Amino acid sequence: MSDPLWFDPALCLIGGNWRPAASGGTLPLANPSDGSEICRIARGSAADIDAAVHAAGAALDGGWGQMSALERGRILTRIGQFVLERVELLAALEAMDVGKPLAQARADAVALARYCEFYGGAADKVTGETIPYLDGYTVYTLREPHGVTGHIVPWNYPMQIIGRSVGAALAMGNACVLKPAEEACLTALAFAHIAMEAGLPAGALNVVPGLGRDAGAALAGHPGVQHISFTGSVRTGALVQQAAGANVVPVTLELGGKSPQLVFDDADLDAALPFLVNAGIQNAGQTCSASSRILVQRAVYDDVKARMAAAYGALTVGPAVADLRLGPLISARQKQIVEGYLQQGADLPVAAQGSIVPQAPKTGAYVRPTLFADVPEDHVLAREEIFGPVQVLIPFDTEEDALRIANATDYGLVASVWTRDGARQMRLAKRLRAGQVFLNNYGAGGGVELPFGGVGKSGHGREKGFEALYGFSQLKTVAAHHG
Ligand code: TXE
Repeated sequence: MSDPLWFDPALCLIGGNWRPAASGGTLPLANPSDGSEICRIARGSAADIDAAVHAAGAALDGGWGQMSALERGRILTRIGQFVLERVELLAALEAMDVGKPLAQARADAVALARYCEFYGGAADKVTGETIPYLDGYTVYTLREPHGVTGHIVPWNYPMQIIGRSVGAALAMGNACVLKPAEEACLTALAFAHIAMEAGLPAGALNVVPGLGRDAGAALAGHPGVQHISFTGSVRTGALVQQAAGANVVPVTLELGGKSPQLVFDDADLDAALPFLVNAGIQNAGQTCSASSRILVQRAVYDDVKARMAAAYGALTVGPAVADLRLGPLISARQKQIVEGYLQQGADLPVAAQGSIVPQAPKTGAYVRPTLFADVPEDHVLAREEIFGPVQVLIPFDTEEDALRIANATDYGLVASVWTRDGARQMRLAKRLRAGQVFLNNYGAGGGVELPFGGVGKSGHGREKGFEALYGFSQLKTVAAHHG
C-alpha cells in the first residue's frame, strides 16, 4: 500500500497546536497485517494530559464556551461533510492501523461522518422543560455541558467510538480531551486535523496519544475533568471509574459483552443465518456487541449447526488490503489471548473453521474463525468475552431455558431473538438482561440513532442517539419566585 500518512503522527494536539509529547517520547505503531512498524506516535503522559485539560478549560472560557448551539451544530455538520469527502483516506489509515478489511474501514469512516451529522443536527434541539409548581413560581430546567470531558477510546472501532462520544460531547458544548488507544490512533489524529480544518475552535478537541497506564490513567484521575467516557475492558473500566470517583466525576462505561442470539424452532432460518455468523466474525470478532453465543432450540439445532458450519467453511482471513471477510487481530498479544481460549476449547467439538489465505504474512496476527458446537452453558467459552472470531453453539429446550442461559453471564450488552411468535418476542424483549434487544435481526445496521450501552459488567450510561446528549450534559433547575 502506498503511504497514506498525510500528517505527522508523532504529535499531540493541545490547544490548537500540534506538538511532540512533553517528554519527547514516542511509541511504535504496528501494522497487524504483517507486524511491521507503520510509524511512531507521541508517548503522551501526565504533563501532556494536564496541558490538554487546561487548553480545554481555556476553550470553555473563550469562544467555544460562548458559541451558540446552532453554530456548534454547523461546525459538527461541516466536520461530517469533510469526513465524508475523505472516507478513502481514513479507511486506508484504519486498514493499516487496525487491520480492518477495507470495506469495514470504509463503513466506519461513513459512520463517523454520520455521527457528526446526527449530533450536528441535534445540537440546537436539546431543550429543558417548564415544571408546574406553587403559585408565584416559574420553574424551568436548563441542559448545560459538564465542562471538560475525557474520552478514553479503544482500538477496535476508533472512528465509530470517537464519533459517538466526542460528537455528542461537542454538540452539548463540552471541550474534549481524547486519549486514543496506543495500538491504533491514526484516525483519531486524522479526525482532529479534519475537525480543525472544518473550523472547530482551538482547544475544543485535544488529542493525547500514549499508554493507558500513563496518559489514560492521568486523564481518568485529572481533577480538571468533569466527565469521563470509557470503552474497553472491564478491568480497566473499573480502574477508570475508581480514578474518576476520587474527583466525584460521572463516568460512562462501555465494557463489551457475551451477547446471545436465541434461535427458536419457528424462526426464519434463511433470514437469520447471515446475522448469526456475521455478528460473530465482523471485525474479526473484536466488537463489543459481537454475538459470541448462539442458543438454538433443539428441533432446529442440527440444521442451524450445519448451515453455520458451511458458512464458516467459506470464511477467509487475510491482510486488510485483500478486503476479505476477516482481517488479522489487532496485535500479537490479542492473538495470544484468543489462541489461549481456543486451547481451553480443546475438549469441545469444532463444527467448522475458516481458513487463513496463503498470502497472509506469517508475521501478521491471524487466527482461524472457529465455531464450537454443543458447548455447556457454564464452559469458560460460553461465559467470557473472547474478543476474536469464535462463536459457541448451545442447544436449549424451552423458552425458559433459553432465557436462563442467555441471562447467565456477568455481561448484558445486546441480545437478539429469532422467532415468528409475536407474544414470545414481547416476553423476551422484556426479560432479556441487555441494553439493546433485537427481534428478528441483529444490530439493526448499527444506527447512530439507537441508544447503546449495557447492564451488569457491560457498563453503564448510554451513548449514541439523542440519549447520549443527556449523558454529556447536566440538568440545572431554575425556580423564580415572582409572587
Ligand atoms: O483494553 P483496555 P485492551 C476488551 C477485550 C480485550 C480486552 C483487553 O476483551 O480482549 O478488553 O483489551 C486505555 N487508565 N475490550 O487491553 O486496557 C488504553 O490505553 C485509563 C473490549 O486493549 O481496556 C485504551 O485506550 N485508561 C472493548 C483503552 O483504555 C487506560 C474494546 C482500552 O484499553 C488504562 C477493547 C488505565 N489504567 C477491549 N489502561 C469494547 N468494549 O469494545 C488502559 N487504558
